[in-house]
Order: sequence, then structure tokens, then C-alpha cells
Amino acid sequence: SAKTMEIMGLRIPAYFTDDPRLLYDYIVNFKTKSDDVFVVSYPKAGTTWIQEIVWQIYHNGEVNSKRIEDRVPFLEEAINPKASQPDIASLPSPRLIKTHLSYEAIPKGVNEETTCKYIYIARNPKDNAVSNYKFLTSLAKSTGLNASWEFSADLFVQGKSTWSHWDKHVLGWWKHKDDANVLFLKYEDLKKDLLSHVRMISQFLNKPLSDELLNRISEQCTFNGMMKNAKSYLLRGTEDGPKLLRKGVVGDWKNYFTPEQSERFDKELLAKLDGTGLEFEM
Ligand code: PPS
Repeated sequence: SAKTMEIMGLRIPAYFTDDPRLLYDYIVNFKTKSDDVFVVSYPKAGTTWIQEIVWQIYHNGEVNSKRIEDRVPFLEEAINPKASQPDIASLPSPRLIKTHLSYEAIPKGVNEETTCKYIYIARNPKDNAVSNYKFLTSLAKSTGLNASWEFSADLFVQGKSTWSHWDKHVLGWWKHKDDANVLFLKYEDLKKDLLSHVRMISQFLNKPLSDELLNRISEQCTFNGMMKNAKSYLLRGTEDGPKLLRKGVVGDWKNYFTPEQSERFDKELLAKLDGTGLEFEM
């Protein structure tokens, strides 16, 4: 599998920095501002989707062809010399930032000037694992790394995928779902009713929009809507390489899981949600 380094209990791809201590220092010393908005998720749960919605909410529904990572840069790649994304510290406010950090690890404010907002998106672990597998294998051409679905699913259950344990990540944020500065969303809910979630996000951000604009943004941010601007979701430095948009459906896992794998995910991951009130449609 891909080389990772451990930072704050999370497995982060090693190519993000030559020196894990530098990235650790960058994250723990990161100074938040009250109007910062962090788009947070376990990888492949719908980060790009929320990044685009949030960006359009702040830009009057504009569809912009610049790559999403240039518009909403990725915190963990902030000091990656190979990443060409803009410097987060000098972004104009409000800064929109993508991250996969756990609740424990994410930069937090200490007072009114520094307490910022977090939008977390979670996805059922079976689709999440398939999306992760498809993404990693799409990177194989450039990284030379490849893995079977069996191997990949096994790593996912063991919490050895990138950014570590799915269940700890999701539950760590779920515990804070009622905090005033946290909005906890589920991929499957957005698929069912995007418009009401775009409205919910705009209200959470104190950016109430007209019905006309809310409608426009939710149409532009459906999977097909975003595919019209597909270039924006190519990974850095690739023209026809890995994409951040693939299939965009609920239930694709049924095309990959054996009954045994499905049962294992139920017993070893979904069972951890029992009694927490967190449930997923699949
Ligand atoms: S990453 O690399 O962690 O930032 O990836 P992330 O954006 O979190 O997850 C990618 C998956 O989200 C799907 N996606 C969408 N689904 C529905 N509607 C919209 N608009 C949308 N945008 C992105 C994307 O297709 C990936 O899921 P899969 O299942 O692989 O298609």
C-alpha cells in the first residue's frame, strides 16, 4: 500500500511532506480566524462536494473553472512543495479550507476572534471504502502502487487506510454535532435533498441566500452539474488522471462487496455506532 506517516494518530500520505515534524508543527501552530470555514471529512466521503457548495455560497453561485484545490486548499498539503495550491495564511477572508483531520487534531480557536466553523460530511463506510479503493487505484499509474479490493477493504476495517480509523473519525466529530460551530452532514442525506442542505449550509454560515440563488447552487452542485465543470476536479498536475468525481451514488458498494465482507463491515465498523444515534442509509 501507499507509504504513510503518522501525525496526531492519523496516517497521512508520506508524499505530503519530507518531514512529518514540519507538518505537525504547521498544524498545531495554525492560527484560526473567526470567519475561517473548514470543510472536514474522512477521505472520500464527499469533501469536494461540500467544498464546491461552500465556495459557491460565498461567490454568489459563480461556477469557476479553477481547480477546487486552488479555491479551497487542503490543510495537510499546505507545506507540500509538490502542491501548487495557494498559501492558506495569505488567503483573503473568509478562508475556505479542506481537511481530513480528526476533531482532536483540527486547529481550534481559543476566543471569539479565533473560534471558526467546521462542516463535517460523513458517508456510509461501505461506499466510503469503495470510493477510497477506486481513488487509490486510479493513482496507481503515477505512484506505481496498486492493491486488490480485498486488501483495500481489509485495511479499511483495520483502520489502516489513510487518516486511520473510519469509526473513530466519524464518532469523534459526531460527539460535537450539537456544538454551535459544527455542522454534521451525511452524504446520503445530500443525495436525497440537496436544496434543503444548501440552505442549511448557507444559514450555518450566516449567508442567507435568495431562493433563486439556492436553487441555482443546488442544481450546479448535483453530480451532473459538477461534471459540467469536470476540469475543476482533476487532481493537481494531471489532465486525464485521477478525478475527485467518479460515480457519485449511494450503494455502489453492492458491486464490490462479498456477503462476508459486508458482514465484516457490519460487525466491525457499523456496530461501533450502536447507541450513538448515528445511522447510515446504504
Ligand atoms: S477526497 O479525495 O477525500 O477529497 O474525496 P471526496 O471529495 O471526499 O470524495 C469523493 C467522492 O464524492 C463523490 N462526489 C459526489 N457525489 C455526489 N454528488 C456530487 N456532486 C459529488 N461530488 C463528488 C465522488 O464521486 C466520490 O465518490 P465515488 O463513490 O467514488 O463516486
